[in-house]
Amino acid sequence: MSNAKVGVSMLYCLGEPFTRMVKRLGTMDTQYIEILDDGTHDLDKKRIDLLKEAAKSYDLTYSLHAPFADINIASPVKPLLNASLKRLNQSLANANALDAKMWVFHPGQRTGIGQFYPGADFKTMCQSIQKLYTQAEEYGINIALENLPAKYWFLMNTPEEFMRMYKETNLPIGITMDLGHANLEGQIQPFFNLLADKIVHIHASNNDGSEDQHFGVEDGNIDYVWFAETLKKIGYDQRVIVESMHKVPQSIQKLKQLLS
Ligand SMILES: [Mn+2]
Repeated sequence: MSNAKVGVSMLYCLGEPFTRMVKRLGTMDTQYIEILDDGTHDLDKKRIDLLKEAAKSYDLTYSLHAPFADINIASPVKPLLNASLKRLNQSLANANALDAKMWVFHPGQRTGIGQFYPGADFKTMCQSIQKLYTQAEEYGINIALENLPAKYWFLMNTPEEFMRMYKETNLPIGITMDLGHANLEGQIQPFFNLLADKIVHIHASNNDGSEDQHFGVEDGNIDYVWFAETLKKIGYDQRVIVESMHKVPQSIQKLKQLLS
């Protein structure tokens, strides 16, 4: 028996018109919905009102995924770093207006010139995290930094990098544990062994270890039976968000069954 709450990300509908995605919200077989504030689904007042109406009708609870297209909180280029932070602050304001319970964001990325400035990208990222955390505190929103894989140039691939970030920022910031990303690094077990108490949000999908394929939870080499047992063992009682782009309803059902 687990008190984890199985939810779903609307990421898989990003190619659809926003209004069509909204129409799906009442049919998802879960009340825990993650909205992605990016691309053609970026939020504004009118869209937030639509989402709040749906939440009322179907008794939904939202988390909000920050935008990540062309966003880099570790950018060595000041105007671009500032543009990223401005967009993320806007998304935090959206999370507040939406009454979202959690705001998930990505770490910084390495760049082609990073090798000339050792450690600078990590330091810039920590300063950005500091700023976002302060802003989120003003709104009273929980935020959680997601682990990403190295192969797409991201920082924060391993538990050790999170520990380094904690040492540098001294912030009690939570982790969004993305199982698909951790699988690409062979880091699923190390994250649960070393940082279980920091994990406050989970993204669930599967892959074969080669690319971030966002398969259904049964289609890949991540052992979801082990995962469910581990959540029970550590007493995890927060959200597990299905972030698959295939077999979404089946993945929700499977996780509910494994965690029951
Ligand atoms: Mn994710």
